Amino acid sequence: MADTNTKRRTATVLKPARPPLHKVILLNDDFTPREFVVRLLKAEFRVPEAQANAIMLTAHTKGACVVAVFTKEVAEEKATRATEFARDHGYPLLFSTEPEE
Ligand code: TYC
Repeated sequence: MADTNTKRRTATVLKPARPPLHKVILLNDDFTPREFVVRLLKAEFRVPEAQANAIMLTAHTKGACVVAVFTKEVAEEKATRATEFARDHGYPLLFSTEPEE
């Protein structure tokens, strides 16, 4: 009877699961000045002027725009910080978060 070699020839390498990402979404409103939105995006999300302007314009015309994606905790922290920054300056600007599909 032939021997059956049951030894594993390949090692199973488990990659750590990537944490699910969450989007930070900028919402439009009728009161916050466009320049303030651009300034905030540059300061809080470190996006360059042209990108900040494009994000602001998309939110302004479509109602909302994805700013960036982060892990859940970071996305929530950034959205809260940015919303509070606007509130501290007297504007109702809102950032929300939602899981990325
Ligand atoms: N709609 C605002 C205005 O006309 C500008 C604005 C743009 C506000 C984007 C919020 O997410 C926003 N002054």
